[in-house]
Amino acid sequence: MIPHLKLITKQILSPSVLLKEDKKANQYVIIDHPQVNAAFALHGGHLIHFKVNKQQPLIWTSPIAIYNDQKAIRGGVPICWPWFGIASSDLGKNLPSHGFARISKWSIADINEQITGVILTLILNANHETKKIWPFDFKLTLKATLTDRLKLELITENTGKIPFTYQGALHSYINISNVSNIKVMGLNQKSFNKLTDDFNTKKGNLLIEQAIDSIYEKAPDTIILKDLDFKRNININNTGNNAEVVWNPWIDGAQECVDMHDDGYQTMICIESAVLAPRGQLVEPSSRHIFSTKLLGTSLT
Ligand code: TA6
Repeated sequence: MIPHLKLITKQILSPSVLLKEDKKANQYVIIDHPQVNAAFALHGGHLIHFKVNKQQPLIWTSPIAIYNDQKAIRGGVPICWPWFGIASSDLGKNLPSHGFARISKWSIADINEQITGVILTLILNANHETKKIWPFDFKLTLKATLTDRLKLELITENTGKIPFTYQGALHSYINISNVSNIKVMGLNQKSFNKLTDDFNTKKGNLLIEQAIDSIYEKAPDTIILKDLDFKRNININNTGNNAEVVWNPWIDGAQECVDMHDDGYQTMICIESAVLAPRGQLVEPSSRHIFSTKLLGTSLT
């Protein structure tokens, strides 16, 4: 799956699910099921591979991604939480971009293997380290349903006594044949272009012909990514979110990333299910909020 990691098996968790470790003792859950192959790094609770049997991988991960316990992995589905982008200045200085969930160590809560695939549940609880930078009690759960489709649900529970507001994203890097062969249909017409600081209202399909970093108001219905060379549509359904973020760094952006080849931008596009400012999401004590993304590849022939 990720050959250069040279993983060693530590434990059989269920018939198709192994716990493996790399030479730096970072742990991975590897799923090799007749219907689906997938891999998660427990660092970040980060999906780094997803492929349905007889299909192209649905998720892109950089072949030169850096795997250590400090940095977010380039590609897959980073979990941005409890903020998105740069942290608000009230929280402090030098805080990690896109929150701390993607650079924290998660634990396995449950594995449910079935004929159709595997449901894996990972958790991250508030702890001494998280409290230093975000003073709230929480339980964050990622429920990953890995079948002929990929469904990721992120459940934020407030386990403390004071309300909090969070932002987040399931920052999916989708694997495409080439950025010039795709179009994205079904996004909301209203968006904010972070590269030019402009609000836009635009009808029609999105073609990627230059760098894009845009926040779309939540799509009214299914988003469809049509990939002509892979001869597939990817249907994307998001729930509980208030926005979708579309990102492709193009060549200049890829060159700035140490963990991405210069031409890496050609075979990925991020279409993210996100909960963003200005509202974010308020979670009262003893309450929870869920947002999700579901990706289903269907053949065009
Ligand atoms: O989701 C888009 C974005 O926030 C971009 O602004 C871009 O920087 C990207 O995420 C990647 O961020 P990262 O911190 O993972 O390098």
